[in-house]
Amino acid sequence: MDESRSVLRVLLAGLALATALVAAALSLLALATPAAPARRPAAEDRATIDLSLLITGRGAIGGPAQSHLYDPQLLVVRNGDAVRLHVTNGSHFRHAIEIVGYGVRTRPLTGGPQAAETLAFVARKGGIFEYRCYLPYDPATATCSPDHDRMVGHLVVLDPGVR
Ligand SMILES: [Cu+2]
Repeated sequence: MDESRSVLRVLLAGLALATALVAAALSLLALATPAAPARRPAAEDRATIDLSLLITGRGAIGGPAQSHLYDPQLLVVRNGDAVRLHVTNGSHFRHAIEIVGYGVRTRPLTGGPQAAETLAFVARKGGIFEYRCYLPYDPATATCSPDHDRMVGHLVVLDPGVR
């Protein structure tokens, strides 16, 4: 009787070991399988996106009057989209904008008489990109403002297929 129990134990241990080995092999197989390659933007994924952005001297809702912000602070397009970004400087100081990592920037936009410029580019890189004012604060020339470092926003470029 005891002998048959030991045989059963050995068989069960062997079965458990075999199951563990199969599970480990399957895990390794899953890890070794390459991820699906990023899909290239298809024609139906592309669109021309018109966006307007205001450099405001009034700040966001509820913000202090001296705030200078990009309004909006978040832009979303898809990889492959043709983007037209209309930038208007509505503040009393000279500002500009550049999208870091995208090589896109306006000329310095004079304050007061609402200078504007349209940036046109094709979003060809997915990810999140900061936009900011590239003109350092200089009160002598009415360029930018003390809150220069807070003049930031983000462009989100979604990968194709994301809706
Ligand atoms: Cu500025």
